[in-house]
Amino acid sequence: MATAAEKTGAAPEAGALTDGFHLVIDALKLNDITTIYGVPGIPITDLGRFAQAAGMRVLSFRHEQNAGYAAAIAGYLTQKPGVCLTVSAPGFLNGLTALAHATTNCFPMILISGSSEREIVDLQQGDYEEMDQLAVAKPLCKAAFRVLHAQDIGIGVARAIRAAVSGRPGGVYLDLPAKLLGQAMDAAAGAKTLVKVIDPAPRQIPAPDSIARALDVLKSAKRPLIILGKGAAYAQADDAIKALVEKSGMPFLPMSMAKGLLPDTHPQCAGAARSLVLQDSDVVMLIGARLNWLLSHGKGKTWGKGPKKFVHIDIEPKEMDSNVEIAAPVVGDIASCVSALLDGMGGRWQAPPAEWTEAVKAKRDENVAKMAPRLRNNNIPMDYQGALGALRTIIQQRPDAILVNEGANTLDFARSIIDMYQPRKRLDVGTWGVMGVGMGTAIAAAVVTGKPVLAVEGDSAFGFSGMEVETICRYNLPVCVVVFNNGGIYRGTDVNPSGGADAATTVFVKGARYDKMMEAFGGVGVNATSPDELSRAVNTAMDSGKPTLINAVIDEKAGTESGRIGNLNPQSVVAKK
Ligand code: OXT
Ligand code: ADP
Ligand code: MG
Repeated sequence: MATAAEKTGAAPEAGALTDGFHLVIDALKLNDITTIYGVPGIPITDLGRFAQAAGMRVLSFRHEQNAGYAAAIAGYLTQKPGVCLTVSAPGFLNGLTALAHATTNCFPMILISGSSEREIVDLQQGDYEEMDQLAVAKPLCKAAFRVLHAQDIGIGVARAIRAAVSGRPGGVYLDLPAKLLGQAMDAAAGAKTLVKVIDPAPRQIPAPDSIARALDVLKSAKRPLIILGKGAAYAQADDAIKALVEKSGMPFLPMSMAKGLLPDTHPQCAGAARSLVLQDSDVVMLIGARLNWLLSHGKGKTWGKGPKKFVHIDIEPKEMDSNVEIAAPVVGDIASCVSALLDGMGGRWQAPPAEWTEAVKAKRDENVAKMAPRLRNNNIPMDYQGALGALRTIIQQRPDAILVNEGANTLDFARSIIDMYQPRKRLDVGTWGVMGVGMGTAIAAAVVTGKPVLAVEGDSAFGFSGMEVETICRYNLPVCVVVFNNGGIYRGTDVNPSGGADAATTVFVKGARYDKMMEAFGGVGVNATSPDELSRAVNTAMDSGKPTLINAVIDEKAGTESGRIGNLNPQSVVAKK
């Protein structure tokens, strides 16, 4: 048992008091959680102040949802839960979307919200910001806890950390009633209640027979494929995954946020032959990717006519057979599973038939060659290809920069046009395709990595979190935001079908100047009308590290409804667009 002094760094004086505020801070620090993303207010204003005084980094946002998205992506990047701190009811609800997003994406995060007095809330007597937050949070996260006594704070924080990072990572809610924060207790006794979480995400070793089965299935393949998902990127087993892919000789397809785990320019990368490899492969090994909508549930047209066998590596046993039969489930943590597979492959592994790898290469080369000339245009107004062609070169020259990306066309074109070279450098809308993650993600990425961030944003997408440019300026973060301004959601050309004076539902103010928003807070604003101008402005921003927003003027006719997922829109049989 560690002594109080070992746990907190200093022995409290005899007779000294501590309280709920300080026990929360001590519990987080003891577990190496040193950053909080939040919005102050009753009852947690002092918690933020005291945390800052205690040496934590406390980043105040303009809206809890953005603070929550920051915490979620910090969890993804660091494997430690990102912490978001909010006030009660409305602040809590604002943070809840991000908590649900973290859970959906398997990112470890803890939402800590202050709450009103239990006695009044439970009798529904109309307290200030009254809400039964624990009950509301429960169905939307992995675990939810409430602490009522100061001496239980250590255990509460420990449970939250362990629940967030162990097994399949996810979001955890921790409810701290106002009264708890003010509860005082003897400081030495309080220090003894703190818990250092030992081995918060224990390794989960796969069963040896599951590895043998997976190797048998892989050996039987004539046209194998490896799909890497963001779980593989999260696992930080980069060298082992690269070794497995290279030893197998199999083509690999990165999901959006797994791009860069191996470079998109790697000879085995099949990103530019996506349709072909999904349709024609006979054995598919999924590593940290789910067969959800992004992979057409593992069936149907996308997957071709021939029979498929799946090998699935995931830490969550329930994920197996979620959509189709899995011939070889491998349940365990990715680092352990991949290293067991590597061991099992031995010194000699038969490369896949050249007929297959050559077919994949030919398709890839064809698609790359088709795209290349479009990326070199210097059209005014810009189209997506011209503008993204410029940004593609910038990421090629600055491979350690982080790319944040959201929008519809802005997202879909950027995903295929901008090659990634390093793991965990592409951060986007994730499993829900959610708009609004942009600025929170950019801020956390800059804070936790210290690297320059390039946020490529549709004008609609940016609007969801745009006020956080003030936060970027306030903390002087090296974030360059490029707003792809085509004057609307998907396109800027819709007209009101009624002929009335209101704008159409998908269009925005014409000729808007988003760059002025950044200037309002002391950052650099640039209006770029050509790929050359865009390229110069981004390079200047990345060199200077100054908060910058570039209004990139995109042709309002460019792009398509919903980008590449227009097929998901239901169609009316009676109305015509
Ligand atoms: O193999 P084939 O031939 O098929 O070709 C493929 C690849 O092989 C090839 N490729 C390449 N070719 C050459 N070279 C290279 N390097 C290369 N790489 C690939 O290219 C094709 C395509 O490849 P890709 O992209 O890999 O494959 P594909 O088929 O697209 O993959 C399928 C998917 C499903 C995996 C993929 O499309 C995907 O990941 N999609 C994610 C889509 C997504 O999440 N979209 C966001 C949501 S859309 C909508 O919901 C929006 N809303 C509503 C809303 C949301 N979302 N959230 C909230 C809180 N409220 C409302 C809103 C409001 S979007 C939106 C705003 C939109 O407006 P903006 O102004 O922001 O944006 P603009 O549209 O720009 O105006
Ligand atoms: P993508 O959207 O990139 O396809 P998903 O979010 O669908 O990725 O899938 C990620 C998967 O990775 C989840 O099923 C999750 O359980 C799994 N996962 C996350 N971390 C690990 C890990 N360390 N070991 C094994 N599986 C993991
Ligand atoms: Mg747009």
